[in-house]
Amino acid sequence: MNKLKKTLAKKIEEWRPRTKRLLSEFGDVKISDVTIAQALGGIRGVKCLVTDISYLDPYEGIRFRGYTIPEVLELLPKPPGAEMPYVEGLFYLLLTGDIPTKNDVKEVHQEFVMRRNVPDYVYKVMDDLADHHPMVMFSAAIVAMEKESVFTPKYKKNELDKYNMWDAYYEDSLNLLAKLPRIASYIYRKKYRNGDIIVGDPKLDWGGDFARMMGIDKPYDDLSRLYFILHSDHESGNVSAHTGHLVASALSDVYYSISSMINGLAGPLHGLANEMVLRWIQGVMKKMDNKVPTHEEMRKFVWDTLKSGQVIPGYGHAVLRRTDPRYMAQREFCLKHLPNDPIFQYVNVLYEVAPDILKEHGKAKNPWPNVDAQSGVIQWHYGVREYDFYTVLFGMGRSLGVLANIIWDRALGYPIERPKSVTTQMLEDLVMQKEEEEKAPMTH
Ligand code: CMX
Repeated sequence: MNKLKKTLAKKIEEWRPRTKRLLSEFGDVKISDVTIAQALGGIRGVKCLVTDISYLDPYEGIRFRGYTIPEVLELLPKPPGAEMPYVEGLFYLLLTGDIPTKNDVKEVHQEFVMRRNVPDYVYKVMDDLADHHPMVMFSAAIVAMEKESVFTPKYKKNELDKYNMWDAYYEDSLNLLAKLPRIASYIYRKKYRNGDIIVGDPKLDWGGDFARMMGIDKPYDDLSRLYFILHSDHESGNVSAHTGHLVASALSDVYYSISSMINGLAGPLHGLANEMVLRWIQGVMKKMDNKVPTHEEMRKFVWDTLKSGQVIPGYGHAVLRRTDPRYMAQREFCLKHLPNDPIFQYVNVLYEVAPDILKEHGKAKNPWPNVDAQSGVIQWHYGVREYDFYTVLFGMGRSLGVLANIIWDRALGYPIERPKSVTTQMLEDLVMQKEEEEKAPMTH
């Protein structure tokens, strides 16, 4: 057994009594109430999911296993000469909660190398769907590999019990993760580079090999590492993470679950927002004839968008109430590597005016930029100009976090998820009953 799996097995054994005790001794302690506004408003703010992989504080932003983004970028081991850490190291951290040594990272890398070959039929699926959206190709390629699942046949043969299932999910997760750089870069090269495929190099790390197979020079390898790390996890209530967790709660294997996660990520209010940001900015550029707008000019574009009933893409968040630290990390990368990029100048002017306008507009609870406000511009700068592909990159990163969550879901024996619904009539009756109670004269 490799070090990652051994460490994980130990952590799981240590953790289980905590969950078990909470359930058996304190199961009826309340953690949240639900209002009608929450039930009709996307379950916003209802505390009903438990994960220890990451936690999103509204004012501080994400912490992965207790570490902020700057800490993660500083503490995780980096490939020789690289500015950004190994993605392999982040996966180790997400799974175990420990900062890995260089050796630990090397072992994860070797695991990925052993498992990275993509079956031929998956290439055929992607070829057949090459005129579809890249997220369709990505989702289909992943679900097509379901027959590779280690979990499903073992389950069918009754070889698994509730508490050893995580082992098969772990095997499936590593098998799937190892293949994602090949699958995603194949989609890109097939669709946008005339099928001119570049083979990978097993000596390279997950992010570095992806950059190589994309055919893009340095520092795109560092950008890829940064991008995948930043997008990996954002606790478990967002659409992609929650979908992955929900589907796996039915004991659908990771291929079904991650393909579903990808489908959730494809929406414009979620992963697709980075594409929408770039489209919006480039619309402004066109109208400005490529001249960087003054604050006054940019204000007009923002107001025009809001007045036409559209959202300002890349701004706002369901949980965050400040500038997303993932935005800041990418901004720092831009300031270092592409400070004079024309689109970056636009992104900056937008950052300087949009929050005040959104405050004045008075609708968005969070007027600050999120991760998507900055990510498209960097991809564009390094030549990935096919917007449709950006969400695939997000999906690669998000798979790291969702798979870590799913392995732990099985390890802790989380059951199938099944919230309860009510009807509109029931809500109306409840309200009426409450009104009558309030009107009724006090009897004591
Ligand atoms: N521009 C204009 N209006 C906005 C807005 C924005 N950027 N963000 C929120 N609002 C509006 C909402 O549309 C909503 O209006 P209605 O009451 O008319 O429906 C109102 O403000 C309240 O929304 P909220 O509670 O602040 O935000 P939600 O939790 O409902 O939605 C999000 C969050 C991200 C979907 C929303 O802010 C948005 O649409 N942003 C733009 C798209 C985007 O950047 N998405 C990426 C998010 C990060 C990710 O998941 O990848």
